[in-house]
This record gives sequence, structure tokens and C-alpha cells, in this order.
Amino acid sequence: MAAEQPIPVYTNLSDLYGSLGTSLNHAEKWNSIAEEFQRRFGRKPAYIARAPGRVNLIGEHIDYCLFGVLPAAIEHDILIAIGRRPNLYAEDAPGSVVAENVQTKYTRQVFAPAPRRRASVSEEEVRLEEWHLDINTKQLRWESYVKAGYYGVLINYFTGGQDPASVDLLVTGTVPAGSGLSSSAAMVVASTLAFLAVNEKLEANFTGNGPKISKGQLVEMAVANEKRVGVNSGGMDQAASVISVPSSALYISFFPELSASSVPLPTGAIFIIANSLVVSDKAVTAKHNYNLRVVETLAAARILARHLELKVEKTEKVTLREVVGRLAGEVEEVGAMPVEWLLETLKRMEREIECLKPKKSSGEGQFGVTMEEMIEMSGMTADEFKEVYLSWVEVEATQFQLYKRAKHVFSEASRVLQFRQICLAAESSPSPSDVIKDLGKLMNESQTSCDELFQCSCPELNELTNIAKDAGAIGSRLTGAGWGGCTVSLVAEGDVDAFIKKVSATYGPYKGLQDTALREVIFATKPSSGACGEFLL
Ligand code: NG1
Ligand code: MG
Repeated sequence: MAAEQPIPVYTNLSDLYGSLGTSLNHAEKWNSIAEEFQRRFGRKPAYIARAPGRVNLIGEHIDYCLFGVLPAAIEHDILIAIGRRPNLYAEDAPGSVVAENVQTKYTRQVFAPAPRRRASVSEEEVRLEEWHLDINTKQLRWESYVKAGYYGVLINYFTGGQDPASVDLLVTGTVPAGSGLSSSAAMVVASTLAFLAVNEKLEANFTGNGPKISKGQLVEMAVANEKRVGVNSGGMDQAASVISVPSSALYISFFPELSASSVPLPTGAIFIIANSLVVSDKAVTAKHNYNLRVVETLAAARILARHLELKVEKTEKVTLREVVGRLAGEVEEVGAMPVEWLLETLKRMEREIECLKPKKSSGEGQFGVTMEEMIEMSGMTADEFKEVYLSWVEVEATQFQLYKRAKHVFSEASRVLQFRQICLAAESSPSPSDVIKDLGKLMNESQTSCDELFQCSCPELNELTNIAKDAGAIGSRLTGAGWGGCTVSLVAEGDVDAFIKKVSATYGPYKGLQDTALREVIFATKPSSGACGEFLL
């Protein structure tokens, strides 16, 4: 197997600038947002931030269990132009923001962080927050993602009594919202970068005292920021948006800590994204789907650890990946176990999870447990369980599918490792048709598992992946959170045109779409570069 080439994640941010692939038509896009900013605000922006969306090739809903995933940044991105407001009005609060969006359906928003040292009271503590910014977590609002990025900059960089700048900003983007391509992470990353830059927390033009933030820190900030919008996501999207490199996918692992390495994609393999046009609005549905899955996988991990007699602290939210790690003890904690061991252990885990089935099964294939059963299986008291697993998140369910979710997670984690190994091996011994077939098979298995075990597909995604396979795709699956949004299909290079034609003619919602409208919903994608920015002033 080819040696792994790790990309150092904790490098300095300076390589976030520069190399803006010319083939991506950046110059045109950047000029046009700068001009639009000038037209609206009467001056040039000081900085433009760019962050791409991503497609996940394989590894769905396992990032928050801390298993490795395999996304790639796409060419579609979010741009934010930002500049200090020169003429402050008397009523301008420090750090006030006028946020506009090129898309007219997203209306202009004006907001400011509340004065510092405001008391925030939780059940047992009264603590002083330096900043407070209202973020609506009940409704999907475009400015929430801008605010989330800003808030992270405030609490990390404005702790010493300094005031942040009052700014105007303009957002534009080509990542479709609610489609599993991570428009949200792209927004949060771009916003974080924009607010860092305009507040002189990034080093302009590589001069002066050196960079003040690393890519790894930017990922961590963006992950924490996005959680403030109400979805308890893992770190895949933000890491892909920040760290990706052109021409390869990224293997991102979260255990024992965040790291990334590039994975070359075999020649002749083209990944085509097709949007089901079902919009999945996680801000509204998370308590029944996304956040519920996070809780189900955590509860499964606790019960499995108990079954395996592993040590877990009472208040600890141990993840499924950490349970596997604890089997190997300290060696795993430093990430020292070989991939072969992990693959073997994942197989063993698929057997061990029998312990997650209910004692009295309510029929073939019905593996759900009630809240009471789940608490009993965890060995905790009801109060302890609720405090650790339910006090920080809103979920609604009568049945918890611990067995099915864990089975998906372990098998999907194994498929990611196999996918990566095939790609690495293909570098030295290319036999393109076999390689593509093997990758396609893993993608199809992933789709079945997402649909049947993790239950994050939907009829339209199932239909679209089936149409894709009939139209010549070697593998096809949903990408991102699911419940709507996009599919990704693996197609041999020579078959791309015929594939797109067939899918366009067959998938109902595409009927009547032509040219640009059609290219917006089904398109081939090239792995693109990660976030970057440019100072104009
Ligand atoms: P999308 O579909 O981009 O919202 C979500 C999560 C990821 C990951 C995938 C499922 C967010 C911001 N991201 O992605 O962390 O868990 O689902 O693999 O919620
Ligand atoms: Mg998202």
C-alpha cells in the first residue's frame, strides 16, 4: 500500500492565501463582488473571503462519532466582501454589522453584539459573557451563519476590552442551500475569515508579526461556530472547506485528534453531483433527524462500552470511535494502531452490537428501544442519563434505533477505509475498470446502509440513485446529511455526457430544465482548493 502523505493541519494560515486556481473563474467573480460592494456601500471592500462547499464521497454521519470521512471541496463557493464603516453614526454600537446578500430573497440585516459583561444565567451558574449575539436557532435564517462566524471571532479575539470594527458586508454564493453540499459550513468559514481579516486578526500580505491563526484553529473555530446555529454537527464540512487541496479528496480523521491527508482519485473516475431538489431544512427538523442521530449514536456507544467492560466516566459522552480506541488502550490514544487492526476491530464491533437490540424484540427487524429501555441498558439512573445525553440538545422520539445506527456507523467507517486504500493502491498499480468498480460497490453499499440502517435517505434520493445506476453510474449515493439534497455518482470518464443526458430525461423534477438551470442541478465536479482570501486595501 502506498505510504500515507499527511497534510499538516496545524500549519500557518499563510497558505490560505494565494493560488486561487485560475480555471475556477475566480478573477471574474471576485471583481464582480468588489464592484457590487462599491455600488452598495460607496467604497471598495477591504477584504474578500472565499470558502467552498464540499461533496462527501463516502463516510456519512460518522464524523460526529469521530470516524474518518472522505470529502472533497467543490468549485461552488461562498464569497464575502467586507469593509470597515468609515462614518460611524452616534447610535452605532461598537462592532455593528450591516449585512447584505446579492440574492434578493435574503434581505438586509443590521445587528450588533450586546454590550460586554452581560450576565448570562444557566441553572446552576451565573457567568459573565464578554459578548452576546442573538442567533435564531429555531428558524433557518441566512444571517445566522454570518453571526455564528462573527461570534467566534468576538469570544476568541476580543477578550481584552478592545472594540471590534463596525462593518458592512456583502455575501454571494453558488453553493445551493439545504442540499448536502455544506453551504452552511462555507458561510461560517467565510464569515469567520472575513471578520478575522477586517479586525486585523489575520496577517495582511504576509508581513509583520506572522500569522495569528492556523488552519487547524480555523477549523476548530468554524466547527464551534456552526454548532451555535443549533445543529450538533461533526467537523467534516468545516475541515473540508478549510483544508482541501485541488485534484484530490481529503481523508479527514478526528481521532485521536483532527488530521487530514490527501487521497488521489483514480484517473478516469468522475464524480457527478445531482440535486434531488428536496430541500432539507435541518434547523427545523434536527430534533427528529440529525440531532436525534447524534444522541442515538452516543447512547449506543455508552451501552457498547458497558457491554465490553470499558471504563467511561459518568459524565463523559464517549463516542463510538473512542469505544474502539479504548479496546487498544493507550496505544490507540496516540493513534498508533494500523489500519488493518481497525478494519478487523470494526468487523468485531458489528458482532458486538447485538447488545444494542432490545431484550424482547417486537418483531423481525424491529430493533428500536424505548427511552426507559435505553436508560436501563446504559446502567445509569434516569437523571444521570438525561443530564449527560439529553440536557444539551432537543430531540423527539418514542423509539431509539441504537442497533441500526451503530451497524451503519461501523460498516460505513470500514467502507471509508477500504475506499481510501483502493485509491492509494491504484496510484501504483492502475487497472482503472476494476478500481472504479470496487469504489462504486462501496458507494452503493453506503447508500443502502444510509437508507435502511441510518434512515437518512428519502424516496426522491432513492429514486435518483437508482436512475443514476440505470444511466450508467457505477456507484451512486446520497451525500451530506441526507433527507433530501444531493446525490454523488461515480461515472467513467467516457460515459459522462450520456449519463447526464439520461438522468436529466428521467428524473421527474428535471423535466423542462435546460442549459444553466440544468447545469445547476446536475454537474461533474473537480476537487477544488480550500478557503482563502485577499486584502484589497
Ligand atoms: P450537511 O449535509 O452539509 O449539512 C451534515 C453535517 C456533517 C456530517 C453530515 C453527514 C452540518 C453542518 N454538517 O452535513 O458534519 O455529519 O451531515 O455525514 O450539520
Ligand atoms: Mg450544512
